[in-house]
Amino acid sequence: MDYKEALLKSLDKEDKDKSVQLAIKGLNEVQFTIPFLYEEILRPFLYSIDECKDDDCIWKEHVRTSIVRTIIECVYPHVIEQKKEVVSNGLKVLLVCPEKEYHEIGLRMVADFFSLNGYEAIFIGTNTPKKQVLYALVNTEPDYLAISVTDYYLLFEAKKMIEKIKSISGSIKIIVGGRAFKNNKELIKEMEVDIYLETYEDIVNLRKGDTNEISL
Ligand code: B12
Repeated sequence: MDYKEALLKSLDKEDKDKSVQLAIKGLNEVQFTIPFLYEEILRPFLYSIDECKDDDCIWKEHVRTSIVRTIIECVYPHVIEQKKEVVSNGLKVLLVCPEKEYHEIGLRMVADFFSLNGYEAIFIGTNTPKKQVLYALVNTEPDYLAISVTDYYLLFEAKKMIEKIKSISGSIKIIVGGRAFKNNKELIKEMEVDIYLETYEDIVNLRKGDTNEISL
């Protein structure tokens, strides 16, 4: 059986139970890895919701998002198992979306990507006020703050958040990613961003000096 095809088909039919079972079975039988499941199956499935142009199908966006979220949380025991095989690098990353940004699934995937590479990942997620991010920074003292923006119109919120953080802590490295930053290198340079990453592979390479690190 081609697990990727089978899973994409059941996702397309919005068959939640079968999709969850196939995702778990695919991982158990090493038919695919977590990064493959996220980047090659779940992400394209969510991107395909783009075809919904009118207001009358937003409910479908919610249904599909909910199926994907269930899969991500159901496969977390695999992340736990794989973390045991990985040597911790002693680095901590805090993951947030700025205020008004409700798209968080990409960042949730990225949290697992960091975990699989020996980082301690603290996922805060959606719609986080600047003040709360500052409290979290003080409490957790991370090495990196990873910010995700999907909606282009919310880039200014990320900019404000970064300015606030940099004015208080110069040492923390700011990583940005997400749809809004894609093909937007000039804008990234205008922000006080340290690193721009897109993929699982970028995260694997982050400590190898082989990244999209921005020289300011
Ligand atoms: C699911 C979804 C929603 C869900 C979000 C649920 C959730 N809890 O996340 C809900 C229903 C809440 C929603 C709401 C809205 N949405 Co919406 N949504 C989507 C949809 C269908 C998929 C987004 C998604 O999850 N993609 C899958 C993930 C896995 O991909 P990703 O985010 O790119 O992440 C990957 C990489 O980019 C990277 N990455 C992401 N973040 C980071 C961060 C770091 C640090 C790193 C290293 C990497 C990284 O890693 C991930 C894994 O590969 C898109 C369609 C599309 N084509 O994108 C529209 C879309 C993003 N939404 C859109 C809009 C307009 C809205 C709404 C305003 C209106 C509406 N349609 O309901 C509202 C309000 C949004 C708000 N204020 O934030 C627009 C945005 C357009 C724009 N202005 O930029 C899109 C593009 C739809 C469209 N074509 O119009 N949405």
